[in-house]
Formats: sequence, C-alpha cells, structure tokens
Amino acid sequence: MNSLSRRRFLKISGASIAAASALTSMNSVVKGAQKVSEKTGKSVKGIQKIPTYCSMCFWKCSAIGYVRDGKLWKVEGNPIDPLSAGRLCPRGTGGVGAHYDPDRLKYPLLRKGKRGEEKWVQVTWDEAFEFIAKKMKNIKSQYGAESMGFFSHGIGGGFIKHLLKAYGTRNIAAPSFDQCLGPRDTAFEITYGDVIGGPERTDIENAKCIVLLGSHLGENMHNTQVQEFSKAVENHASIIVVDPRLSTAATKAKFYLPIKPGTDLALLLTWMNVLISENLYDKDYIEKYAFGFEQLKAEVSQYTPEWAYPVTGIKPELIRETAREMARYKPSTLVHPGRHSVWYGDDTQRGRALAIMSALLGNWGRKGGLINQDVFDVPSYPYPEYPKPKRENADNPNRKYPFGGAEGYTTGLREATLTGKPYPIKGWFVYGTNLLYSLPNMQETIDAMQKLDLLVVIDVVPSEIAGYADVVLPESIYLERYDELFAPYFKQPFVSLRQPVIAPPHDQKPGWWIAKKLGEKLGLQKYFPWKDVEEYLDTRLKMAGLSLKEMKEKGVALGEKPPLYFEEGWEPEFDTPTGKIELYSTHLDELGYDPIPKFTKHEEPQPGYFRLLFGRAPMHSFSRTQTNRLLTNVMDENEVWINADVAKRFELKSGDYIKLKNQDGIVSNRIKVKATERIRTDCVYIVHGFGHNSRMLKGAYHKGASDSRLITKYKVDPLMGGTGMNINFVTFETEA
Ligand SMILES: Nc1nc2c(c(=O)[nH]1)N[C@H]1C(S)=C(S)[C@@H](COP(=O)(O)OP(=O)(O)OC[C@H]3O[C@@H](n4cnc5c(=O)[nH]c(N)nc54)[C@H](O)[C@@H]3O)O[C@H]1N2
Ligand SMILES: Nc1nc2c(c(=O)[nH]1)N[C@H]1C(S)=C(S)[C@@H](COP(=O)(O)OP(=O)(O)OC[C@H]3O[C@@H](n4cnc5c(=O)[nH]c(N)nc54)[C@H](O)[C@@H]3O)O[C@H]1N2
Ligand code: SF4
Ligand SMILES: [Mo]
Repeated sequence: MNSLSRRRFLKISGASIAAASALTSMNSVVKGAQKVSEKTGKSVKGIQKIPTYCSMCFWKCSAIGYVRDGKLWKVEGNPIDPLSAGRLCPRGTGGVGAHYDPDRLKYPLLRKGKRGEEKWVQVTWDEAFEFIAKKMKNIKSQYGAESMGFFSHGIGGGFIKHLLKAYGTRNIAAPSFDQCLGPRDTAFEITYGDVIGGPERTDIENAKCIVLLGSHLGENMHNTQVQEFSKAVENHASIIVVDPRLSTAATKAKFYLPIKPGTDLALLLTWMNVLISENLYDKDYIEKYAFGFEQLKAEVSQYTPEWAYPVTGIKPELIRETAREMARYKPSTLVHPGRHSVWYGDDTQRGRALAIMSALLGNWGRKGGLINQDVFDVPSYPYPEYPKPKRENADNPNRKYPFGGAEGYTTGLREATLTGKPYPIKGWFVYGTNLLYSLPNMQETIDAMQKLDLLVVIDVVPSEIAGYADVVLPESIYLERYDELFAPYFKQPFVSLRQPVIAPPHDQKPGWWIAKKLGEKLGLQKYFPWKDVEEYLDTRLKMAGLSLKEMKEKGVALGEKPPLYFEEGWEPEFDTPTGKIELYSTHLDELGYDPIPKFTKHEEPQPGYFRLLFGRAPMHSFSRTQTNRLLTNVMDENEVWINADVAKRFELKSGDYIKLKNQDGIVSNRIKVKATERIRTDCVYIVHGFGHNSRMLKGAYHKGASDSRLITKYKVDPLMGGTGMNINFVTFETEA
C-alpha cells in the first residue's frame, strides 16, 4: 500500500497547486474588476502585499494578499504564522475566487414575496436598517428583548453578537458546538477538567503512533493538523485508522480497521480491556493522576475482543495487535480526539472513552500527546455593561442538557421558536451560517422561520437561508474587511489581524459597520463609542502592548511559548471534582448518567438501505464554497461512494446518475455514482455541502446532492444537546 499511498498523498497536496493554476486562468478571465484606491480614487499600480487571515474555513491561517495593478491577484501563507507555517490549504489559496464570485450578493434586499420564494427588491442600507430597527423595537416592547435570537458561525459575527447583547438578548447559538465539536469538548472537560479546544491541543508532529477514528485528515484540511500529520507520516509514525471508508488518511495507515459504523465505543472499550488485562497501560501515570481505575477495570472486563468481533466487524487478533501497537509507543501515542463528533447521539460518552484511552496511554501532558496551550492576552474593549436579560435563555430551559454550550444551543433555540416555549422567539439574526444546511431536519428550520416577525440574514452569497429572510444584508468578504483580532489557545500563542486587502466590488459592507450603524438606529450608540473599527482595534492592541500600525505590516505577533509537557514544567492540574483525571466520573454519577461509558447498539439499516455517511473534500468548506469558481474548477459536484459489490447488485456503475431516497421518503438531487472497494457494504458516503437548491446560486444550483436534505432524523445527546446525524439511511432511485 505504501507507494500507492504516497502517490495519493501527493495528489492531495497537488490540489493546492491545481487551485493556484486555476487561479491564474481565473485572473485572465475576470474582467471589470479593476480596483481603484479608496483614498485617491486612482487605479493603484504595482504589487501590494497585505497581511490578513483566511476565512475560507474557521482555522484562520494568516495569509498575505497580493494586489497587482489594483486587482486581487493571489493569497499566500504568512511565513511567521504558527498555524500555516507560510502554506495555505487549497481552499485558502482559492480564496481569491470568493472575491470574484459572480453569484455574490451585491446590495441589501428586502423580501417581496412569501418567505422562501426568493423574490426581492433592492433597497439602500439606510432603508434596510430602518426596517430592521422598527421590527426589533416592536419585538422588544411586545415580547421582550430575549425574544430575539442570534445564530452565527465564525469570528466575523463578533460585532453583531455585541449588538444583540447590547440590545438585551443572550439567546445566541452556533452550529460549531452542537453540530460539531461539542460532545468531544464536553467529554474532555468531564474527564480532565479542560477542553481540547480549537486549534486542537494535539501534538501530532511528535506522535509516534496516531490513532484516527473518523477524523479524516487530508480530506479534513485543517491546515496545521494536515501539515503535522504529513510530517508524522514522513517520520514513520505508526498510523491506525478506524473508518468504514478507506479515507485518504487510511491509505497511509499501518493498520486499517473498516469498522461497522456506530460501533466505535465498543472498540474503544475493548481496547481498554486489552490494555488493562495485558498490563499494557501506563501504571505510574494512572496511579499518580487518575481516579476510578478499579471501577474502570471491572466495567471493561466484559468487553473482550471476542465479544467485539461480531459487534464491530474487527477481528479479535487485529484489536489485540493494535492495542499492543499503541502501548508500544506510549505515552507518544495520540488517540486523536476528533472534531466533528456528533455522530450517533451517545457522542459525549464516546468522547469520554477517547479521553480515558488517552489517560491509559498516559498521553495528556506528554510529548506526542495532548499538550498545553496558552493565549496571547489581548484585553477586550472597555464597553459599558450589557443590560441583564430578564429571563433565562430559551434554548436549554432548566438545563435539560446539563452540559449544554455556554452560549446556547442551536436546535434548542429552533425548538423554542417552533413551540413558543419557554417563551416566544420572534426574531432571528443569522450571520455566516447556512442553517438549512448545517442543522439537521431542514423542515423544522423552515417551520420555525415561518413563526418569526423578523428574519435578517447577513451573508456573502444568496444562500438557502437567505432565501427565507425578510432582509438580506450583503457582507464584504474576509479579504475586503477588518474583523475581530484572532488570539486562540495554541502551543505558540499569537494574535493576528484581519484587514482589507481589496475593496468590495459592489455595495457590500463589513460586519462591524453593519453592527455600528444598526446600533445607532436602535439607540445603542453608547455601545459603539469608537469612531471606526481601526480605532477599536488600535485601542485593544495598545492594551496588549502592540499597535494597529505594526500589526498592519506584520499581520501576526507572537507571544511567549508555554511549557508544553509535564516534563517541561506544565503543572498537572485537573479541574474535576476529585482533582484527578476522572476515569470514573463523579459528576456524571451524581447527575444519574453512566459514570463509565457503556456500549449501546444503534439502529441498523433495513434491507436495501444504507447508512448515509458524510465528510469533507480538500477543496471545499461546508456549504459555503460551491460558487467559488476557482474551487469548482477542481470539484463542482459530489459523488456517492457505493461499495462495488452493492453497485453491481443494483446494476449501477461509476458515472451513472442516481437519486438517494431516505427512510422518510425524502429524495435528493441527482448525484454521480462512485462504485468503489473503498467503502463497506452497509453504508454510502457523500461530501457535505453540495446539492444547492437556491436558484440564485447559479454556479452551484442542482450540482450534486445534499446530505443535509437527507438528514431528517437526528439523535440528541442527553448530556450536551448535540445532534447525532449519522443515523439516516438511504436507498437508490435510478433516473429512468
Ligand atoms: N476541506 C475541508 N476541511 C475541513 C472542513 C471543511 O469544510 N472542508 N471543515 C472543518 C470542520 S469545522 C470540521 S468539524 C472537520 C470535520 O472533519 P472530521 O472531524 O475529520 O470529521 P469526522 O466526522 O470525524 O470524519 C468523517 C469521517 O468519519 C467517517 N465515519 C463516519 N461514520 C463513522 C463511524 O461510525 N465510525 C468511524 N470510525 N468513522 C466514521 C467517514 O467515513 C469520514 O471519513 O473538518 C474540518 N476541515
Ligand atoms: N448535514 C451536515 N450538517 C453539518 C455538517 C455536516 O458535515 N453535514 N457539519 C457540521 C459542522 S462540523 C459545522 S462546523 C457546521 C458549519 O456550519 P455553517 O458555518 O453554517 O456552514 P455553511 O453551511 O458553510 O454556512 C456558512 C454560511 O456563511 C456564509 N458566509 C461565508 N463567508 C461569509 C462571510 O464572510 N460573512 C458572512 N456574513 N457570511 C459568510 C456562506 O455563504 C454560508 O451561507 O455545520 C455542521 N452541520
Ligand atoms: S485551513 Fe485552509 S481554508 Fe482554513 S483557514 Fe487555513 S488556509 Fe484557510
Ligand atoms: Mo466543524
């Protein structure tokens, strides 16, 4: 497999180059995008290099935008950036295509027809703000400020969030928790008293053995993770991949475990059984730092490899061999905690099992394991205090989900809107999240929206969610605006600046400007004391001993590196009830949940049906890049991966177009078949984000099929409210 895998890997890295050359051809075809200096009104000659940070996904690599003769030319990595080390992923390079996207929203729109009819009139920004402010004032006086909800994803939403907090609501939610990493972080918080966070605290580059469950690095293109993973592969780290599909990462693996979907928890518990029964775990570490080992030992004694074989489909010898392999390299064996972890509804418990595995291998706080991170402290702007909401948040009444996200959960807010309980939600602000494609069960979202008095969507293209809005506000893209400073927890703390590289081509405006102008219309001026965003940023940067002037030149400032490992002086401190790593969770026990994870079976497909799995493609992000012509030059539709034998049985071959029909009779757009040995017979796989149905997305309309449409069923995690979405089944409909 090795030579094949190397080629495949080169192919993936090559996508970056493909995007770059597509970009050159793009530039030669883009006409009428001649840029002029905002200050002088003259065309700018020569090449300008302007540091900023990327927003093609939420990893936020620092980048340098190149402007040639007044036109956006290319985007490259910023060499001093600890995240990208100067190299962007294919999507980052392709960011140029977002600026030139012909499907962009150009000016504010007011709805003409019914919600969802996509009929609009063009209005001025002032008319749009007048309309919104009037409705928001009505909602406040009739229902209370908490009756406004805010959905957002990404750092760009920061100023709008500030506006809504100033207005008086805290009903704020993002799909990056309940539809993404929530269960994982909840599990690590329960076990270690600390989260994994993003960028993840994974020391991939120093790991000697890497275990990936799902986590399809190489298709999942989170830059730092992929770069470190390639380094680890070059250094001959032993790779173990568990995936029902032979992912790109799996082609690099020494051990590939084609697990039956939904049974990872069984495998993890069985690995623990082997580590403990064969005395392979890190005894000193467990004695020193962990709580509940005896209970764990007793609990997992039932999960033998022979028990696991029929459950997971993985042979007992292979389970033993891989457990021994992990033990051989401990503590530098990294069981990757994953990121997109909302799979089956018991995801926090699966996350707990991952966390416990890490403890048995002694890898928290150790080289090649889960390491310490620190943050470049940039104080917040000294705003006046926000008004206190009069009612508790509507999304998680009485803390039904005891570990629900600190800032609310998405489907809870949707449910409150639908039911009017615990109180009516009458307005939504939606920033940078295509809720119809990011939340499960699209119809519930549509029904909820029909209950609203006001729906405002801030987007860059006419996304599906924008199609339902009363007012659509066109934002300038990330290369055309300032945003909040980015200062995450990372092994090398840093702060980075986003600044405009190029002016927006039409009447698009940045989030900060929208927030301030609307704030003024709402009488909330005191929350916007700064003249403009430059003053705001400079104030914050000065408090951190920096300045906007120097940040505009460098883009990134580095902070002081913390000790990464216990050996380097990172203090082992666990903020749990026992002050130890809780193999046995006292907190879960107290709340009446399983203190040690237990395996439960998940529903299986009916005959003729296949579990619908989904994931990423290297050159696209979610449902947000399918109109970017640079990226669609490389991939403009998704395919459905079907096991070759299954395809034969259904008389399907690669290249045929079919439709997918789910268990509830929902039928997808047409999608191309990829008949392959690289997937199990009980599931199919598609890349998320395709299959757009908004007519205004001309470049993406009806290209490929949408997983989101087929995800009508979801299972809510009782601990934190995350929505398990891998529980839908599809069958095939041929075109004839
Ligand atoms: N190019 C690109 N990269 C991205 C993104 C993007 O949009 N585009 N998005 C980013 C974001 S926000 C996230 S959260 C991550 C998501 O990326 P990951 O966290 O890596 O996502 P997963 O859901 O773990 O991975 C999907 C993989 O899980 C496998 N899988 C499905 N079901 C099972 C199962 O039951 N067991 C096992 N073991 N495997 C299973 C699928 O076959 C697929 O290979 O990607 C990030 N990186
Ligand atoms: N079915 C299904 N659902 C999923 C997932 C999945 O794999 N399958 N993945 C889950 C995960 S891991 C995550 S993190 C979430 C992601 O969920 P979302 O962040 O909601 O992802 P998108 O669907 O890409 O929606 C992003 C929207 O922001 C708009 N946008 C892009 N750039 C800008 C900008 O600069 N400003 C503004 N205002 N808008 C902008 C885009 O046009 C698009 O409409 O989805 C989750 N939901
Ligand atoms: S990982 Fe890629 S798309 Fe995401 S921020 Fe970095 S360069 Fe941009
Ligand atoms: Mo995510």
